[in-house]
Amino acid sequence: MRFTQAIVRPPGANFAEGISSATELGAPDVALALVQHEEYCETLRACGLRLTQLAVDLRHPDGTFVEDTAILTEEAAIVTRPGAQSREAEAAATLESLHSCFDTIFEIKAPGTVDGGDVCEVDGDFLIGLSCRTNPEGVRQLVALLTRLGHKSLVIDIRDSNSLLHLKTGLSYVGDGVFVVSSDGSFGDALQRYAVIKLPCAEAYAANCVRVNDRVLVAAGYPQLLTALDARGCRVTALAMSEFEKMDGGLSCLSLRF
Ligand code: CIR
Repeated sequence: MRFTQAIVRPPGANFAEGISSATELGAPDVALALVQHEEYCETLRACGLRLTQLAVDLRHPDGTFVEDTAILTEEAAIVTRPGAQSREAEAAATLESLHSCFDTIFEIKAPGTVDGGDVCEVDGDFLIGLSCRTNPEGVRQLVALLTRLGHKSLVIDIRDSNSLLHLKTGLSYVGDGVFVVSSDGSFGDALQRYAVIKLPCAEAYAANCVRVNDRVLVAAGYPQLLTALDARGCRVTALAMSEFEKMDGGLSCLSLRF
């Protein structure tokens, strides 16, 4: 799918108060996070996207990770109900901003929970991670909605993969039949039909990358991924992500693309 727009939200002054399992990396530097976020936005613009910037909301320190609040398809938007209690209300602002862009909007209802980070689109089909954030009822609702919209879904249970917060923490589809995966994840035979770039443990964080039109955006500092993508002729842009990594966030989490 060719993207023309994206929704983003800069990190707020209390970004460091969000949820993190990566405490060994230290607290994020908010000023640097803002610089990295602006470079990310600039890159999306260079890919041809028009950006809508949501206002910072200090009630939601994780609010910069907008991807978790919706799943966008060509036909409709599905606004999620994020699985972490502190993030539940984040979806309201996304819903509001989507009204002007989508005629059809569905919502995941309680007790279902879905984080967009668990949803990976693959040429119009969807891989859905059943995770610590996306629960069985959320998966059931999401699959039903996607089926109604004409999309196939495949559910992958990652609840035993402790190092994966979301499905896309460990796997990304970069288009043209190619996945990037971290060695931390086990995805059964879901990727059987595809070419797979498997990253070494030292590059696990780089498994969250994102194809935006003609480019693949990757986190800076992961040479093996760069070499593998280069060898496939991908046009790669590497972006500094250190401050978002400290809060368990990756490249895909920072925008909703459509
Ligand atoms: C959280 O734990 O919810 C945030 N600190 C990080 C969310 C990252 N989102 C994503 O991978 N899609």
